[in-house]
Amino acid sequence: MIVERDKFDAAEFKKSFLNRQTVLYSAHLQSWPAFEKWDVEYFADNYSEVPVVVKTFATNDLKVEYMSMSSYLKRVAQFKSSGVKGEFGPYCHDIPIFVLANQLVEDIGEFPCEILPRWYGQDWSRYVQFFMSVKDAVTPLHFDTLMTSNLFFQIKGTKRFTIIKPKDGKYCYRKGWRWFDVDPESPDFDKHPNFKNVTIETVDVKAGDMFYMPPGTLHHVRSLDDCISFNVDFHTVSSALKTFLYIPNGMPRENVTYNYLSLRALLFKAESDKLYKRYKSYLSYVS
Ligand SMILES: O=C(O)CCC(=O)C(=O)O
Ligand SMILES: [Fe+2]
Repeated sequence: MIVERDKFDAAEFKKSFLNRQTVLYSAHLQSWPAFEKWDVEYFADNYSEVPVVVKTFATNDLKVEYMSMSSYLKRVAQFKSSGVKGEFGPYCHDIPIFVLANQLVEDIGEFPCEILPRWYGQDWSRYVQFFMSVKDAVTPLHFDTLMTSNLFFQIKGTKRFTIIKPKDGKYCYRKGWRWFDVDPESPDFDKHPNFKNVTIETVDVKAGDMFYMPPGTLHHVRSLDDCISFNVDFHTVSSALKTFLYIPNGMPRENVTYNYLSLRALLFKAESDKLYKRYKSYLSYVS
């Protein structure tokens, strides 16, 4: 069950939801300047040189390209006039936007750093991954690669999350480490009969909402509008420790390194700057 709250309560979050429970905080971000300011024109006018990663999730294939924000926005305009379905649209996916364009932090209001472990909370903006998508864009079913918690911020448009608990992942036809073959929006039960055992939930995350998913949660995400969002993937000591149990299940080597670095940084404050230098390539890591 997805819990919904109108008010954010950090103590309740830490006690009852962290590492455990999916929760939607409605309208929590509406006072942020970004809520009014961020749109395609704003990025085109002010951040055209920012380097972005563009993913195209064609059937059974992930294409990754590197270009500037302005080339990406041109690509979006061309795509929209092509009449091709948004599902296969160019998706600016997972970029460390505040590292690339530090001034954008000024558009963020009060940030809930207090619910993040200190390693992440003290300098939260450097852990952010940013997304800009066209209506109908889809991120197929997956879990987040490091098995981190995901705190998700929806700035523009609405995204429909289809959520599956980690324990049901075994019925979703995993391919590789973190992607799954099933389309949870229209499952093909001839091809994927075990998917009948799965409980799915959907939640529409609207502009101004904050959303939390515990580690290992499977999610499929559809943009119902043109969207802008970002997230922070973070570990606690317990979620980082747990990941070592998944080494025999095909967790990639790089993930083992990033999880080890996270664990050390969570435990040993004095090493945190040195560790961040090694960790930061995770933020441009495509998996
Ligand atoms: O918003 C999306 O399309 C994907 C989001 C996602 O997978 C994430 O935040 O981990
Ligand atoms: Fe994800």
